[in-house]
Amino acid sequence: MLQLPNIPEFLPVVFGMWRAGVLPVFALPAHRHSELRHFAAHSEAAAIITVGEHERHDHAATARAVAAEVDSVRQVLVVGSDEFDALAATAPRELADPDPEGVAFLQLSGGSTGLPKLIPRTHDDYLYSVRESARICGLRPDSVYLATLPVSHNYPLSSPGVLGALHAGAATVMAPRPDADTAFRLIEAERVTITGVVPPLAAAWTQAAARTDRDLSSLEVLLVGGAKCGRELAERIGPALGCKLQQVFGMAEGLVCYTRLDDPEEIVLGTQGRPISPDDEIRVVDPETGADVAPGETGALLTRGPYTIRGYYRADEHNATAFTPDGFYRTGDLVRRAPGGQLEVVGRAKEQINRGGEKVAAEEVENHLMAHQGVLDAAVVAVPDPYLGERTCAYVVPAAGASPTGPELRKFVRERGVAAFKVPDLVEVVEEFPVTGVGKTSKRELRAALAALARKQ
Ligand code: AMP
Ligand code: DBH
Repeated sequence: MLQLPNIPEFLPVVFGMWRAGVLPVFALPAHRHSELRHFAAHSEAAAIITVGEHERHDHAATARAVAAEVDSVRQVLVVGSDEFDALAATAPRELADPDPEGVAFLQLSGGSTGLPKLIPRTHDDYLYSVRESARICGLRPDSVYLATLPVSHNYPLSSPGVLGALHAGAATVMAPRPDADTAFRLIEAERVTITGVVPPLAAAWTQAAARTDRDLSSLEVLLVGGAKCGRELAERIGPALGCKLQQVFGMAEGLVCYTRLDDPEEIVLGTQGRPISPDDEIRVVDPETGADVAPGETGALLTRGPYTIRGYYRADEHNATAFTPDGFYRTGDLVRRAPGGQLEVVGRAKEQINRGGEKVAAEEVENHLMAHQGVLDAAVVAVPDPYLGERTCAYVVPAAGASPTGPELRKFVRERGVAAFKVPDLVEVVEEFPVTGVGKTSKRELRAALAALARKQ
């Protein structure tokens, strides 16, 4: 299992593992003890490769704590340690070629149920996605790609990402942080031509561009994805940053869609693009009946194709519902398809909050809250947010005699060792769920009713 921020060593480590037939599990720098323990246990990781202190967190200490709890983990290797340097200095040795059809690594899913799922991607399926992404994003040997988001994530790894840049023979610049000051400094200094961000960052950069002294003229393409880029933001990006907008709608499970660099403005501003491959099969279905909706109508997106998984790693039960019997992945996204095949993401059917591109599974956070002695029940829903698009709001019913407070519960969740983006932004402690007629409704219906209520407030 790998937990590395945007540092150059990421690439030699990952390629070394691929060459040796060792599967990386791509944890994010934001993940903490509880997520790392789950990934390590579920994948039966043999080692954890991490860094020491980074952004005020001691990753090495967390990794050692996880290693002490998970039997399979025999080693913690810290980039920059003597042990790491000694390994890096080992003489090269001949290795058998990896099987192109074999699993190359386990990517993480944002998840919608209790714990995040692991996604097995093969060398050839991923290379196909990377190669076509590099082509569709116009990467050339003289391109300079800025990795703005954490490179372990599927988007900056492969859409077109650092791997797309390598494939095209382009240069990669690793941004330690995604803020406008850091990114603009690097764009100017390294003559960056292309990068990818999430909508809240695109909005922040667009504002910052109006008052920067930095020369951003090298920037040709800004990819925006991970969450819906609204029309108004989409319109501001080109004029503010002096580059082309390219929308990307992707998922670590496979399917990636891009607006094309030569698409008409209406498509670029108003859709999330069309699939990479002519062999990507797209179905837009009625979420209730499963029947295909009429062309142009909204429905749930199902997909099957050459680089989309047919099942999560060791998750038979979940796979039975996450995929159709004939192998289509149920993305949980609600989309509308334009006549040219472009998809517009209009909503979501999955129990997930998209916090500016960071995915939060409602059930995972509810489980953390319900571990608190003073909590009888919890329901986590999305509330609209002008900056992030959505934030998390936890409705909490106290146990008899208990009176937990919002700050106390937020602290409790944080101290259970979860990524900061999963700590509920808002906590509403309520005597009972403030939804009439809740009675015997499922958690799913309850969440929907609470989300509707939160939107009105
Ligand atoms: P994951 O499965 O965790 O890799 O997250 C992929 C999900 O992110 C998709 O299924 C969508 O819900 C969301 N997503 C990614 N890109 C976009 C986009 N451009 N617009 C709207 N949602 C997006
Ligand atoms: O959100 C995502 O997971 C995502 C967004 C854009 C992704 O996996 C991708 C492109 O490849």
